Amino acid sequence: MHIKSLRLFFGLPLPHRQAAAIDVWRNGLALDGRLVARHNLHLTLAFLGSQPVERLGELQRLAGQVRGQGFELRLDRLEVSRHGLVSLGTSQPPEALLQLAGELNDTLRAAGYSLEERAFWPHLTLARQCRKHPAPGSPPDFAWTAERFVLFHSTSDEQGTVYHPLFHWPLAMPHL
Ligand code: 2AM
Repeated sequence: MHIKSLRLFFGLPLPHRQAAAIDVWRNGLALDGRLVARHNLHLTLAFLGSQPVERLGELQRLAGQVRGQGFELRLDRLEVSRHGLVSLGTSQPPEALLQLAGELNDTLRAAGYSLEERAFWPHLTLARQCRKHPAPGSPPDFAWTAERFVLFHSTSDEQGTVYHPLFHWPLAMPHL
């Protein structure tokens, strides 16, 4: 089969340790919806949807123009939103995160990509289509240093969904 288009998004990956810790903590919530697989946990920066494979070179070039700074990301809020989406959020979004998402989205829009019009909502989806409220438990408090952002390719088949990292770009760490 010849692949002509790819479902793509830019996001922040999670270090394995944090993904494992979040997964263990998530078990305590007894969520009844569709859990995001541990290896797929991430935070979306810009969602591109289905794109012709020929655009990959241009996307690499555009992402390379974005000059992001590294930052500590602290996820300390459990959020339950429309359609039973349960996610982790942050009470204090770092300025560098907002700038990175803003610059990335602006750069892509200026190149003609149509993106979500809603304001950027930093969140890490834990589960979708939950009908019951999460069980009360210990409040979340997960933190790590974001050092790079990634272009992910999303594939789905009967085995499930996988977000494959295609390319990554470092974030500047001037304070280290
Ligand atoms: P979600 O977790 O809030 O569902 C891969 O599907 C990633 O892209 C997920 O993080 C998902 O966000 C996000 N995504 C999917 N469709 C989107 C859309 N129309 N606009 C913005 N983000 C989207």
